[in-house]
Amino acid sequence: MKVKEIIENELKYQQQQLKLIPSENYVSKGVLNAVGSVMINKYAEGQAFKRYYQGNKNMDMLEELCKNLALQTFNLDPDKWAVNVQAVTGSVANLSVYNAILNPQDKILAMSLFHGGHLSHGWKLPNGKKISFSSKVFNSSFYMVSPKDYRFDYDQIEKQAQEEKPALIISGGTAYPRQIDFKRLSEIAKSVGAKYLADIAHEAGLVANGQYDSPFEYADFVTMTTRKTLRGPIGALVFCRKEYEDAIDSSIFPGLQGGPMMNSIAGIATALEEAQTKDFETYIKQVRKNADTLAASLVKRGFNVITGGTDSHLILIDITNKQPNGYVAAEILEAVDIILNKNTIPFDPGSPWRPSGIRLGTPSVTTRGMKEAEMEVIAELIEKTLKEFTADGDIKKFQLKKEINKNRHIFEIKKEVNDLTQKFPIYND
Ligand code: DSN
Repeated sequence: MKVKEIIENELKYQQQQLKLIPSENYVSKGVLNAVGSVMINKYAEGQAFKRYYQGNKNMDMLEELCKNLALQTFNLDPDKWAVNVQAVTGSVANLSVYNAILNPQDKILAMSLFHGGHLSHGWKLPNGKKISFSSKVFNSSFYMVSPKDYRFDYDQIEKQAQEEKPALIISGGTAYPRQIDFKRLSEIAKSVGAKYLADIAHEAGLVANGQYDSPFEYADFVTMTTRKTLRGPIGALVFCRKEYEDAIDSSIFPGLQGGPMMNSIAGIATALEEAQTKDFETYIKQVRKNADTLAASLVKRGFNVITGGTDSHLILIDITNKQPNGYVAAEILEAVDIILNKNTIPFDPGSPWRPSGIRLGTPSVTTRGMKEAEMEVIAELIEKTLKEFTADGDIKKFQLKKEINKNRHIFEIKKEVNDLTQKFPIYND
């Protein structure tokens, strides 16, 4: 098969599926064109107007524009805040903060991965196995949600911070569906002499439009990825208080990366231009409404939605009252073209490969134009699929596929999913 054919097949597949992965989206044609533009042909090592190679006048203009757009999107005063737009991913963005302000073995206190945190926040397994490079270099420990309501207990985090005396406190990650109290965390950080990094990779687009509280008033550093609710290409932004600007810039280049992906930066700048429009504001408000509707409809159908709902675009479900685990549930749903991901939940007795949960969200379906009525239909389709085929226990992938293929009703549900998605094209031309 040729590359062109694989890309064409992927477009068809994206069109027919109902994508509910909360960390993905569909970029605009403008972003696609920018990422596929001639900006890819240039090495631009260094910073805007301070490059190592000749011939960078347009790259300088672009990077400067992207930075200004980033500051404007989050209403930041350029005398107080700076931003670097070169980090290729969120993990590199986070490493750049550690590289700028920490020494090896310094202590980090972050959200546990099982409680919604991220690998790059120093993650290591409960048995001590150091999974992430950040845990090999730094001395990390983790805070958890309360077993009572699966929300953070900030008094408990404060106690932990006083015991651990970290140099850096981090919030955010991948799967905490509720509002994080940025103010309280910054106060805790200050009280123990730590810096505070708010990672809003998931919520960035919501924060840009006041649909999720902003950490900027409180944090020393704010990192985010650009491909999730911000609806840009893969990439990341590192915001810092002005005094850290040089440290962050040199931490990314030459500290962690070589030449930046200028075509990605063109795509990020395009997405940031779009994020400042009325259309985007309408979009992101709908993302929130859709998430509330979808969560409520799933609760009504007996799904164990962690914390009973969401304050953002993402929903986390303990699926063990419906299927043996999140892996099996996600595989069955994939058979009907409903695409979401298995996910660990707080206090999960399972593992990341066989977790108890699934995670879903509304950024992609909202980009396609779906609203509350479609969220009800989606909840019904998820319920119907998981009722139609229930695995007895954990089961190997090929065996599961064989079993699913025998069930003709599964194919009827898949047709319903495909009929729905056909009404909401990703790209109109
Ligand atoms: N892969 C991202 C997510 O799905 O949340 C985190 O890195």
